[in-house]
Amino acid sequence: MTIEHSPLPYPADALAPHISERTMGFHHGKHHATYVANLNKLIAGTAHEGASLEDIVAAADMPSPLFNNAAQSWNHAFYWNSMSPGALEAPSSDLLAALEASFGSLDEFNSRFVAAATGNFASGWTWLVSDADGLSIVNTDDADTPLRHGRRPLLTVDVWEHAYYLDYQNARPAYLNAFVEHLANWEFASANFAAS
Ligand code: MN3
Repeated sequence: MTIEHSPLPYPADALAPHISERTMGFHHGKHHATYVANLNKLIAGTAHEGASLEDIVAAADMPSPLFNNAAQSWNHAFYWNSMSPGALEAPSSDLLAALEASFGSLDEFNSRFVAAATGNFASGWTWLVSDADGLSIVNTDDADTPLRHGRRPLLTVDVWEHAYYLDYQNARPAYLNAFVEHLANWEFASANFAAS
């Protein structure tokens, strides 16, 4: 059994003009596909063959090619679901209450999320996570993922340059503002929060 390259949950042009079809073609069709293809080569004939992607992410040595390709496969599938075309859905009342408890307001969360992601010096990811202390914003480097740190991801944005360079060049904050204003999938984040 091989790990599947998860399809986009919307057409490749659905996030335009905020993220172009061209970016999605490279990012989903090339970058994400390559992580999954490399992962399948690495697990072939090993004890990981047949394991779920989550189990491989949990078990792989860090850092290692196995961890990097497994975590990037998982992180990207989570990222596609962290965005939604069309109107921004609101957080559920439960998630909104938690956001207000941790950040004061949704607007304050949005500005802190953009600031954290703008300041993420690595090629990495910025996450809204839930743990025993409530909600927080965390940055991870390279392929690292909150799954390996006992935290439940609710929402993520990819801040590797390949996520935005074709559309925004070096203007990472413009990409991040588009993410929080037009793309963030609060329905997905709310479902993740409800399951936490
Ligand atoms: Mn990426």
